[in-house]
Amino acid sequence: MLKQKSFFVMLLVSLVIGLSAPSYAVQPPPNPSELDFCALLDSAYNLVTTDFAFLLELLGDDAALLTMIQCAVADINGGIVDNIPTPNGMLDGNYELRIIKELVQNPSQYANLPSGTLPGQTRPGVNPTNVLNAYNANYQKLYTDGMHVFLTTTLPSLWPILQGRYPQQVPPLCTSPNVPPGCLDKTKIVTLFRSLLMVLAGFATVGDDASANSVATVASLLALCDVLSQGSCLVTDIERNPNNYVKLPQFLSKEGDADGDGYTNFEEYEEFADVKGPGDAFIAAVLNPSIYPGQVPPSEDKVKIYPSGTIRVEEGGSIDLRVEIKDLVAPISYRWTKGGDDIDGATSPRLIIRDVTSADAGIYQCIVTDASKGLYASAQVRVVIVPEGTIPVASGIGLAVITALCSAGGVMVLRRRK
Ligand SMILES: [Ca+2]
Ligand SMILES: [Ca+2]
Ligand SMILES: [Ca+2]
Repeated sequence: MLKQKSFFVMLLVSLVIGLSAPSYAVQPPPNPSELDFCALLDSAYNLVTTDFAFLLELLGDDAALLTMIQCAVADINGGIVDNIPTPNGMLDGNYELRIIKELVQNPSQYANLPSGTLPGQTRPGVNPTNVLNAYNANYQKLYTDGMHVFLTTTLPSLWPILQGRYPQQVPPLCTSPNVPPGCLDKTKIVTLFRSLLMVLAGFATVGDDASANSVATVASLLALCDVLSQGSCLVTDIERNPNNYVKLPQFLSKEGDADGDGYTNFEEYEEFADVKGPGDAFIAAVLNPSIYPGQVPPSEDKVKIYPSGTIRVEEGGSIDLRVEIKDLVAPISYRWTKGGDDIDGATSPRLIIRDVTSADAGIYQCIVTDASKGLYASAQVRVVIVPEGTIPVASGIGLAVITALCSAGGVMVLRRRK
């Protein structure tokens, strides 16, 4: 009986909407400044535990999901077990999704990551513009114009039916600003669902299969189809197919490498996460290829490397690096690393590698241990190997300059004699 009534009301509402609003504007993507996923999760959690507390009762087992969205504990993209998203071991709000937040809010700061040539990079890193575009596309798949109409018009118009069905749980709906106690402010429906959909679009962009499956499941749950329509879905345009999202797993997933330093985001998380903090140390590492796990932070005042910065060496030529130490207690031991790995037998203050090939290109660093067992590292030096004959030979340049000067001098001498 209720089902038939719902269907009738739905039909009527669709008809009215169809007549009065023949076309809907495409919903604009959020402003990047809104994409603070930790704040979005907490805002949704607060609404769910206050104004929308009735959802917890109505949804039964599925409500477990809504209690898992607090920023401090939220980790819901590890795949689906018993219809509930499970953890993947990396907190979402201040860590996994914060990578997206940093990239879309500070694109110019990270614009060089795709170059693949920054100190510490072994491959190209993520492109902030691609992340913004992918995120916006995914958000617009989830928050469609149909979804907007559902939240602002259809759902409020069906509210009396919902309330009639669950009079003990569901409060009446009121329009702000005059919302009496015990009445739900209509605008909070949009606030809650929009926050959740912004988070979901983030999971979709992270892009590993587990995340995508979680998104699909949660998107279905968000529709509240079964609750409202007794099994026949009201919202037909929520995107449930994981393959339809724009995914960037090689950069943004747990096993991705956002900054191209050869360490996965999860490896950097395990080393740098301060799970009680806002994740600043993790973000500083995961989007910076010269900060990576297992690294000794450079103490350039104590260990100075020559030459520094980026050096170019011809194939067949030599790499020649040395360090000078200051204020360290003897005995001192030295080891040299390339790409973070120790170079066999390189234990003196000077590193010479002769007859180099392209395989010798990379990031070199000297790690020094002193009597106090203190570990000190030089700055990193990037060695670029170029084909033979690319670099002008210094003596050749010198000879050319001297020849030019001599001939000019000779001309002057000749002129004076005239
Ligand atoms: Ca996670
Ligand atoms: Ca990395
Ligand atoms: Ca890093």
